[in-house]
Amino acid sequence: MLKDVIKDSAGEKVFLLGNEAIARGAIEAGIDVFAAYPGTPSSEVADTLSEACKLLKGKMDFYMEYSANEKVAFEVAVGASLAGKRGMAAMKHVGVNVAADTLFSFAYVGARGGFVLLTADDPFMHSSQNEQDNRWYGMAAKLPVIEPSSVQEAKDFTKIAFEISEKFGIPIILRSYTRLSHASGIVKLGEIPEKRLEKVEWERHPEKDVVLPAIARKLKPILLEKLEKVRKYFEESSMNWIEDGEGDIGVLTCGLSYAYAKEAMERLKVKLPLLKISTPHPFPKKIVEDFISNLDGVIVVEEVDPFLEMQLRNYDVEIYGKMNGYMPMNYEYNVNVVEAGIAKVMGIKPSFEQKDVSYLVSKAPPRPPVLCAGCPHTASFYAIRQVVNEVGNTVLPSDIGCYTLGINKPFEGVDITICMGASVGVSNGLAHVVRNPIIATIGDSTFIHAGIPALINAVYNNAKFVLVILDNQTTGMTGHQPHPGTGVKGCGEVGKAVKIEEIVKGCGVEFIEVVQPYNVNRMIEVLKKAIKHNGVAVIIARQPCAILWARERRKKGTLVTFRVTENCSLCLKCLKSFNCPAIVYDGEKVEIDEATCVGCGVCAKVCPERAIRVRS
Ligand SMILES: Cc1ncc(C[n+]2csc(CCOP(=O)(O)OP(=O)(O)O)c2C)c(N)n1
Ligand code: SF4
Ligand code: SF4
Repeated sequence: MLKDVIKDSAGEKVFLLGNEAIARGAIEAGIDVFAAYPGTPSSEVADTLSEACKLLKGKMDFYMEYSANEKVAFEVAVGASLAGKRGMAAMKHVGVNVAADTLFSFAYVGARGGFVLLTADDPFMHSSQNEQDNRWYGMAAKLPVIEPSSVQEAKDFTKIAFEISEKFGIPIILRSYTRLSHASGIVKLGEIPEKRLEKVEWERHPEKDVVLPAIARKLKPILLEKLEKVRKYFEESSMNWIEDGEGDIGVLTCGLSYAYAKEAMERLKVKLPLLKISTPHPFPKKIVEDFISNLDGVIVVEEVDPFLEMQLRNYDVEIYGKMNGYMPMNYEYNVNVVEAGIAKVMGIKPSFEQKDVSYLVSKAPPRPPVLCAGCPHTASFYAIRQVVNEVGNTVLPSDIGCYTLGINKPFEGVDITICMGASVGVSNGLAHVVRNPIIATIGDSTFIHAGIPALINAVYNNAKFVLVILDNQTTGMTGHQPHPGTGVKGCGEVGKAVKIEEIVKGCGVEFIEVVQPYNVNRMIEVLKKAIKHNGVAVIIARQPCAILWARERRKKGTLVTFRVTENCSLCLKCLKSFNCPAIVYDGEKVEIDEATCVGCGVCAKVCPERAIRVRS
């Protein structure tokens, strides 16, 4: 809990979420600048530091911001580091793809103040479009990677990461993942340093900081030297350790797989020698060589890719891992998965009945997600569907956010979703090769994150399509974080709200309409006009997220709800074409659940009998 994250009582044990522990680690490290773009499973690190920076003001001052996207967040932290301050950027795994251009070059420049990149990976894709193992970024960019396996380590490693970064002058990657970021555990607190955030005099170092080819050529061997020094440090570090066991087959493991491997061995009643690696890159060769010196084989237990396994292949030892089918290549692990793998290698029976492989994946009953009652996106997709029904086959590229749920019936308003901002980029390409109209949808946060360059491209290249910016004035999907369009800053102060219509105008778009999506008839009318426009047409569908809107009106006592009157003819149009989750049909009558309805009134506009009225 937040109060524990900011508790100034070193030595006390508190219960923290993994992401809160990372935030606490940054506080104990005396962080100066923190920047993030939200994304599950990383978001709570930023959300916690957003609250903490207000509460710690005057004691441990630091600057925190939600940036426009991950590349910007990364660069904000780079700025801090180059000025000798401690900077951290946090993002979900795919966010690192967005920041990667800066990451690779900054590796050459190196850190001055400690620089930590937190990547929160998402094995099993609980809330992501892909399953990406960001340890590869360490190898590709030649940067150290550390990976905690408990909530305590999440805090401790965050603090240590700053120290390692400063000691070797190198940015460092801290890898978390869903089951750590969202797990809770006991954490022994360290001290919160007392500090002001004082501005410093800039010291220029163009011979290191300007990556002109001639300079970069000199920086590369320096980076490799630093990495070698980090390897030696990791080889002696207490972050990696060997646990004694019996037999000539050992287990090499990393991250949460460490806990799974321990429990799996307990269940199997075997105690194999184990090497826990917390520093997957650079590979701590010496401790690995010590470990395998008395072994014939090593079972490698890690998520998601065979990252350590591939590095172990340089040694003359039998390997049992993902690449030869002992461990699965897909999805996240659990104790059963690891137990099955170890049992297979050892030729023993697992403690559970292995009927099929379905145990490998989550057993949670599937719950199809739906847009909330009164969600303005529902109204927008209703309007889009009405227009599509009239004009015929239309291409519907969309993007990532709550509105991706517009894919569901009855709207079927999403044909393509790739990654943030791709709706606009892909529409650019489609516009030159398909004969059908194109109506693309993108959220406000996503538009600011990655939609703007593609919109400029569309104007410049005369691409003809309609772009509906679903402006609910928040980053809804990841927990309602502010963005530049909202005018609220990370530490709570008021910022300057950047107006989306002005951005769109600045991009050169000539057709711009701002519509309130609850006014579905107007929305339909504007969409029809936009389709006819000979160029890129932007409609900004502006209405606050229903959750925030209802919360506000509940507070003020102005929230009204709707009900179905006796005029209902049971045509079921409200259900079939609109499908708000507050509308229920028990086979005999249609009703509106008063507790769920937020009073957007769109169903009343959809009902042909005018049978839906305000509840009095
Ligand atoms: C590169 C990247 N960063 C972050 C995310 C996590 N994420 C998914 S959708 C989204 C933004 C959603 O906000 P918005 O576009 O305003 O739509 P809303 O959910 O409010 O409808 C974010 C941050 C992601 N999928 N990819
Ligand atoms: S959180 Fe807001 S934007 Fe997301 S589905 Fe719910 S109402 Fe819509
Ligand atoms: S007014 Fe109708 S559409 Fe809006 S939330 Fe209530 S039931 Fe749903």
